[in-house]
Formats: sequence, structure tokens, C-alpha cells
Amino acid sequence: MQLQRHPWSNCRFIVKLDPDRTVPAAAWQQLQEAEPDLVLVGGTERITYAKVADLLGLIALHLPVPPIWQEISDPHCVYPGLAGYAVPCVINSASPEWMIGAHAEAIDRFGDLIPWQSIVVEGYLILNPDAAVAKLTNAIPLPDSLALAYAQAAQTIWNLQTLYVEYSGRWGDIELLHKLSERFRGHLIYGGGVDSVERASACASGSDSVIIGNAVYETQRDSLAELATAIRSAAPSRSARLLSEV
Ligand code: 1GP
Repeated sequence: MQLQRHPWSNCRFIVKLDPDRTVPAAAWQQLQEAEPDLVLVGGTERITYAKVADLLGLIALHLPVPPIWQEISDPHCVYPGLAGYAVPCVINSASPEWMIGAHAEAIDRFGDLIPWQSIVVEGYLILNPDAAVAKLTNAIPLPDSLALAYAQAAQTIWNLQTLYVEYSGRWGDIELLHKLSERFRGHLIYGGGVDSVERASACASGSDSVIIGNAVYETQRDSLAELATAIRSAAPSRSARLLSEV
């Protein structure tokens, strides 16, 4: 079997910027020093096309180097011409809308305009029931064994290439993350509560990409550059090794 490289296979450190939040001036400087491998524009609440456009203008000014992807939460806010688009499918949502309904409606409406070659489908496994995204998508709280089963189902039944272990706003269970990375053989993303070198190292060792969000907007003990270094220094994750053998 010929393994394809995942579009984010070289993206160990991803920063997620929310169009509904203002990046502090000092954080732009920190972001330049951290040199993220990819900038993901996305958020859960109050996203509008105008806010997306404003944020993209600021990113072009302050962070012109890394590729910019948009995580689509509303097809009406899609900004054309970016490096790529991440399409979330919440695999533990109780609402079919977040697994396939909204996606089918977008295909029905936009059809041939969708740049399929520039899309990464993210299987979202939301493990922080208090996160805004968990509430919005009606995410089902899962015991560990079921979380592992969902991850396996995402791979074996849905053939998803990307699993996003999402703890947004909270530090996650790293023991579970490692188990998930054994169960899911595709590209595994971790996000949630990374605000220190220790946490950055811990989650990077169990994932292919680490997404940092809140730390951009809040004062934290370690700088974004230090977090980035910790992520890049952590031992390569299981599937990154697998792909590099191809
Ligand atoms: C949010 O996974 C990202 O969607 C990052 O989480 O904001 O907690 O860093 P934090």
C-alpha cells in the first residue's frame, strides 16, 4: 500500500487564531519568534466574513511566512484563495448536522466551487464537555474506552486521515492521548491548554501536530517561542515516523 503524506505532516506547531478575538500587540512579536508551521484561522462563536477578512489582513502584515488555512465553521465565512481549508466533522456529536449534515448542505449549495484538493477533513473528538465547541456541537462525553473506540471507528469505518483530539481551553489527559495515537494510525492533532514547556513536550510526544490557541491571547509563563521549541524537540510521534519511512 502506498502511503500518502498528510498535508500537515511537516506541521508540528500550529497556531489557531480566532477571528472573534484580538491578538495583543506583543503576541504578534512572539508569534514571529515562534515561527509556526501553519496558521489556522478559526473559532466557534460570532464568526463573520468581515472578522475573518480583518484577521487575515493582520496575519499578512505580521506573519507573512507560514501557510494560512481556514477552519470552516460556517460556509458563508469562507475566504477564497488560502493555502487550504480544514473541515471539521465532530465524530462524537449527538447532532448529525456536525458530522455530515452541514457538510452536505455546503456541497449542495457550493458544489463545484469547493477546492477538494486543498481540504483536510478533521475528525474532531471533543473531550472537554465544558468547551464552547462541545456545547455548540452537542458533543457526547465519552469514557476512555469509548473515546478509543470512536477513534478506531473514525479510521476503520470512515477512513478519516486526521483525528483532532480537542480539549479546547483545558489541559487534556495525555495518557489517553498516547492510547489514541496507538489506536488511530493517521495524522493525530492535539489541542487544549498548552501554556508551558512541560505541557508542550508532553502532548507533542503523543501527536503529530499541536495546536495552540488561548496561549496567544493570555499571559503565560513560557513564551510562544519556548512552547514551539518544546513541541519541535519532542520525540516524533508514531504516525510521523510511519510516514517518514515511505
Ligand atoms: C482550540 O485546540 C485549540 O480549538 C487550542 O486549544 O485554546 O486551549 O490552546 P487552546
